[in-house]
Amino acid sequence: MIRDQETLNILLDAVSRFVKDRLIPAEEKVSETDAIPADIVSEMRELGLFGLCTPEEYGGLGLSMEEEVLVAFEIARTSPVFRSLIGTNNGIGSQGLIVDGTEAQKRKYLPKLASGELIASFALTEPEAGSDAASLKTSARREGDHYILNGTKRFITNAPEAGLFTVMARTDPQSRGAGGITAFLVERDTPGLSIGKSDKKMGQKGAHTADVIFENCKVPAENIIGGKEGQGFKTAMKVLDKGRLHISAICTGAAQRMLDDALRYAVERKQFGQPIAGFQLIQAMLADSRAEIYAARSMIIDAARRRDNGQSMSTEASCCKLFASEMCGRVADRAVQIHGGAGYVSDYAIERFYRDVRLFRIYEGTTQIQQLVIARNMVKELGQ
Ligand code: COS
Repeated sequence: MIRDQETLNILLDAVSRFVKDRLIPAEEKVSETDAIPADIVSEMRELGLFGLCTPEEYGGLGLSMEEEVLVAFEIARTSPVFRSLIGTNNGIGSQGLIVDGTEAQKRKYLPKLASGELIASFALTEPEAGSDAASLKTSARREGDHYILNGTKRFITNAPEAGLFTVMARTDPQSRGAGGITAFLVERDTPGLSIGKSDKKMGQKGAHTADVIFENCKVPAENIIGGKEGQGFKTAMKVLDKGRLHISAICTGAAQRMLDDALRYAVERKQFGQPIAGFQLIQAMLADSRAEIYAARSMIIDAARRRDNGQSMSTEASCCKLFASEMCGRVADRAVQIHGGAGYVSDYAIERFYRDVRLFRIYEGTTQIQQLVIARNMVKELGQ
């Protein structure tokens, strides 16, 4: 749903100009230094990028899902590292609070998340609980009006920067599955919370992930999201439904950028006496990429509209994540191929993008988990 086309166009233009003028020229430096310069972070704040999805009453832009994916298509035309910094505040870091938080919790944290003053992280994954998220072991034992958290969370995006964590922990030790899990809001300076050293990743240098460790970490009971035990897994799944759609849009924007670069290269590069864009085998790669990007864009907008209309979209979000992330991988591969030897060296952005986008097929649910969600829902729907 687009609430006001004119206002949205102004935002899309501003984001697209920011990407072109400020972010693309900084990509290489960010990758080399493993950090986003402070002046760029300030500009991201001024543009409102940390609060795209925060409801307006809490200081954000309150974008609908359709508006959000349109912005995501634009912002992904540069290194995914920039998106990663604003991604948790707009997505997995804040959504638990937005969908299931109490009014007091929202009032306390959302305005700071919307302004970017506070960075949020989502702590679900553990060393022994990745795809099987419901098997997580981090425990939360009640002690008076507090809970004592113990355990380790792994690969947590923006953990080194975060001031607030949404932490899924087991409050019912008798239950091994989803029902015993509760979601907590845990502030960074809570005694007993520490951050491990940043992971050395294949790509996305400048975006940081790390372990988050809880050792007798004492969290007030009022920090349970929504105030009720045992709801945390469902909160996490709702967060991921939306997150998967957002990531799908990011995959599609990144694929578009790689295709733009490959097309430009194919038009400039001459072999056998003519630009390689004139050769049908190159054209096939360009055309397949264009068609697949169009398909991903169309399905993402359709799924976003479903969410805006209040319809269920868990299956559609997984279809989008499955298709768009795999499509992005294919486009990355073809774009390297079109660049030839030049695609394998770091003189061109495609070498970095090829590594950066590999993560899309893994995080917020692997391709195989999306297949599982889609097929399970199909079987469930048949039974209804
Ligand atoms: N929205 C709301 N509730 C949901 C839901 C959704 N999208 N998906 C599942 N639930 C509910 C179920 O209805 C069920 O509730 P009841 O017990 O009341 O029926 C509960 O959550 C447990 O669901 P389920 O039985 O399907 O859980 P499983 O353990 O079988 O696993 C998968 C579910 C595999 C889909 C889940 O663990 C998953 O998504 N894994 C991947 C995790 C991931 O994406 N990690 C990425 C890192 S986090 S960025």
